[in-house]
Amino acid sequence: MEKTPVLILAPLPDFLMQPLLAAHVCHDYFHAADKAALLGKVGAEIRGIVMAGGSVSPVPLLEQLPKLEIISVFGVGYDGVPVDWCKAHGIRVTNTPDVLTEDVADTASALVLMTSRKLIAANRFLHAGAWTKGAFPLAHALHGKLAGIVGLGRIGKAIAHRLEAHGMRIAYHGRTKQDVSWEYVDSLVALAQKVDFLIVACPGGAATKHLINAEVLTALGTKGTLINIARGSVVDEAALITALQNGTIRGAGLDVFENEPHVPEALMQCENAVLLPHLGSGTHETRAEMARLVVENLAAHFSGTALLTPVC
Ligand code: 8YV
Repeated sequence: MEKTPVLILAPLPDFLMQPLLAAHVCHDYFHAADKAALLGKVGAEIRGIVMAGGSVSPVPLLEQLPKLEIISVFGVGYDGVPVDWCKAHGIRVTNTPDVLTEDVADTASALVLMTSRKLIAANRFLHAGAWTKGAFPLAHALHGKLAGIVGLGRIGKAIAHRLEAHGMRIAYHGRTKQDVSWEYVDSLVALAQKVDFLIVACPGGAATKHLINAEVLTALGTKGTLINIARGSVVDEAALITALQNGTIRGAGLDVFENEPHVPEALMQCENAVLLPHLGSGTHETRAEMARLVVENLAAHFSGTALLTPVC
């Protein structure tokens, strides 16, 4: 079968690039020094795009790809894809849901543990040889505390189950009340007021941009810790830095940031923040499954069979 030309919009791991190269002619837009020249040369031929969860495929770029048929996202979040535009232009979009749910939920519960029990600071304390000079300060318990999940999708539910295993109570906020036993709170500010941990697990994109703003952080207050494993765009990072600096909230555990991989120096200086380099789905097992879905969705599309995980 003839190899189909595809455009690569993100840095991709070798275990994904190898099968892509076997089936497609891959044009590396992400690393191209002269992106306009690359588009001028191959844009008219491109039939597929491969991108990552945190990357973007803006309309002005897509408009230069008249033969584009499919965008395959190496990630569950497709907030970087103009889905309505794709629908209107008959371009299919796929992502990699489900296979990463458990890892991302593990990361969220790890952030809850790391922030409440101050495990990162404790590790630094021991490595610095401080234990022989005195005990590490006491931290806060999880059991009996209330966690508020913002966005009770597949990942939000998996987080809730893990936190219940730690003896925590669960409440949630989202667009709709769901058929679950956990308490639904229809106002985000009201949820923030109640909870000890506010855990962001909703999709990114325009609809949720800066959902967690200064008002929500003030409502969360000194008893509260913000956890974000979703998208940096959901949190007003400047407001969060101010809240951490002023002690308006107790702390934060973040796996995602507004302008990755750049994290503001002021945030890095916050001792009450645990910061991870967007590793929620970053295990060998899960990334291999994600890569398989990317490759198989493209193969399904170009062979005329049903997509495994269609967005549209
Ligand atoms: C990945 C993600 O880090 O699934 C997502 O939406 O953001 C992450 O799982 C990313 O897509 C891989 O680069």
